[in-house]
Order: sequence, then structure tokens, then C-alpha cells
Amino acid sequence: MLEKIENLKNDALAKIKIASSEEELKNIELEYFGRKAGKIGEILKAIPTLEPKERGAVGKNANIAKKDVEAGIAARYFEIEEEKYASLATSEKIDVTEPAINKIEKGKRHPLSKFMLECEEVFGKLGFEVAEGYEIEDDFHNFEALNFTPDHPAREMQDTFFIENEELKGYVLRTQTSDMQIRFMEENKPPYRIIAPGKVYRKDSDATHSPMFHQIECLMIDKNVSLANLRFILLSALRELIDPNVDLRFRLSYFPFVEPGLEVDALLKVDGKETWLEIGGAGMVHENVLKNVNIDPKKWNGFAFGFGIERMVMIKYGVKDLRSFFENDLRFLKQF
Ligand code: FA5
Repeated sequence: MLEKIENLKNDALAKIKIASSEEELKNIELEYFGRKAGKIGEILKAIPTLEPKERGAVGKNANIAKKDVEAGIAARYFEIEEEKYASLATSEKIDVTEPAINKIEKGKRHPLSKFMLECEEVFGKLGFEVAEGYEIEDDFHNFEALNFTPDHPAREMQDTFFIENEELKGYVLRTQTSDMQIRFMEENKPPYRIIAPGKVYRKDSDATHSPMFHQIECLMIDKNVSLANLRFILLSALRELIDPNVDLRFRLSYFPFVEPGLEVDALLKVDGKETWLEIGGAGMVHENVLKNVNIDPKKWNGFAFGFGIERMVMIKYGVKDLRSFFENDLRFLKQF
């Protein structure tokens, strides 16, 4: 019996040594340890039927054989795994110096982001720094400090999205980048020259209005600033940003945070004809706004203007429908 065990063990170890796959190893495991008719199991099961004096030695040797075969199988599994990974390293080797088969298309900036970056560059050259704010804004910065009293009819001018959440009661999706006039003046001392580009939201949707759109705010506060300064800065910037032949026209208008308030039109060539197009609002900062941020209006004054970025880009490239900017149609976007 002891010899039988020894032979069984040697046979098993020889088979294990030449097994070349996990599949083969599994079959060897079944042959020796399978629940039904596993060769080692059979021997262990037969022990109680042996002569009592034989049982000890057979049991001991059978257990040693069992452990040796188990250890052999585990070691061979490990080796096969190692061999598999070693062969992967050669079979799946990538030559990173090979030229690409397909041409990789590079992404580009969205025309609106591109225009906002151009604004930062052009206004930067005129001495304006960039200020950034929040799209979820409180009533104070979006309306109150900008001289909109609580029952001011002008609040109706901008169809507001109010946040319906107990924790954010009184907050809105900002309707204009003019909130940045307040935020910046609260935190800095005059003089100021800033632009604030960003997203704004209104309940508005058609070919020239979108519920989310972009504005750029410009604020200059210094000593003895006049409408002539506003005109000069705006004209210089637009001539560089849109067209060197742009001209401007101001019409009297109303915004609670400026006095006088102006609507600005730009003279542009559209389809070969010269046309005046409304591009945004402007004016001299209202003294109540300066007082709301503790700035003495007798010492300081200035102008502000705010423009729709979509409107500017539509004018610059002759885009007819503002919704094209948000449809993510590559045929449209690739033109810029
Ligand atoms: C304002 O938002 C003022 N805050 C501008 C301002 C700033 C005036 C500083 C004075 C001083 P208004 O509501 O007119 O103004 O909007 C300005 C521009 O945003 C518009 O001329 C238009 O180009 C653009 N705009 C307004 N609503 C939409 C919309 N729903 N979709 C796309 N563009 C819009």
C-alpha cells in the first residue's frame, strides 16, 4: 500500500510538471482530489478497512502525498500565470513610435468661450482685470444693491428663475452679470477697471433668446469718468473684437443701477447693407449703487456696461439662430 501511495504521488507530480494550461491542471486536480473517485480520496477512505497496524503508516503517508500534490498543483498554477503575463508583454507590445493609422482630430474651443477669452485679452490691454462670481446669487447682489427696490417694476424686466429650496430661500439664478459690480466693489477699494464674463439665466426662449446665455459686464470707477470714456473704451474694444469699421450709437434707456441709462447699438455691415444692431446696456453708475457699497459718490464716479456674448458672436460671424450655439452640432461648431 505504501508503495502504491508513493507511485501515485510521483505520477501526479510528473503530470503536474508538464501541465501547460490551467485547464490541464484542473483535470489533474479532479483526478486526484475529485469528490467522486479522486485517487487520493479513495486511499484515505479505504484506511478504516485496513489492518489496524497498517493504518497509522498508510494514513501518515497518504496525508504527506496529499499535501505534496496540493502544493505541486498550487506552484504550477502560479508558474502558468507568470508565463501567461510574460507572454502578454511580448504579444501585446505597443510600438509607441509607430505613426498613427487614423488621423486624430483635435478639439477646439466653443465659439462663445473663444470670444470670452478674446474679450479678456482685448480689455486686458486696456487695463481691465477679470472678476469671477457665482451663478446662484442672492437677491441683494442681483437686485437690491443694484437699486431695484423690492416692489420695483424693473424686476419684471428680467424674468427670474427663483431657487425653490428652503435652504436657498431668496436666491436666484443670476439674471445679469451686473451682480459682479457689487461683489467686486464690496471687496476692493476704488479705482476699478474690471470685466466680468459669465453665464446668466432668464425665462426666455426663441431664436434670439436662450434661458441660459452669457454676458460680459464692464465697470470703470475712477475720478471724473465721463460718457466719453465709456464710448472710447467700448469702441476700441469692439473694433478689435468684431470689426475695425464698427461704429456706435447710444439711445436713452432705463436700468435702475445707472443714470443716465443707455441702450447701445453698433453699426455693422450685414448682407452688404449697413445696419444698427442693439448689443447691450450701459450708463453712468447710479450714486445709490456706490452708496450701497460704501463708496462716496462725490469722490468717485464711473460707467458700466453689459452685453450679451451670444449677440456679439452672432453679429461677428453672421449666425442667424442663437440656439445653434447650444445644439453641439459639429458641422456648425467646426466653422469657427
Ligand atoms: C442687462 O442685463 C443689464 N445688466 C446691462 C447693463 C449693464 C446696463 C450695466 C447698464 C449697465 P439687458 O436685459 O438689456 O441688460 O441685457 C443685455 C444684453 O443681454 C441684451 O442686449 C442681449 O444682447 C442679451 N440678452 C438678454 N436676454 C437674453 C437672452 N434671453 N438670450 C440671449 N441674450 C440675451
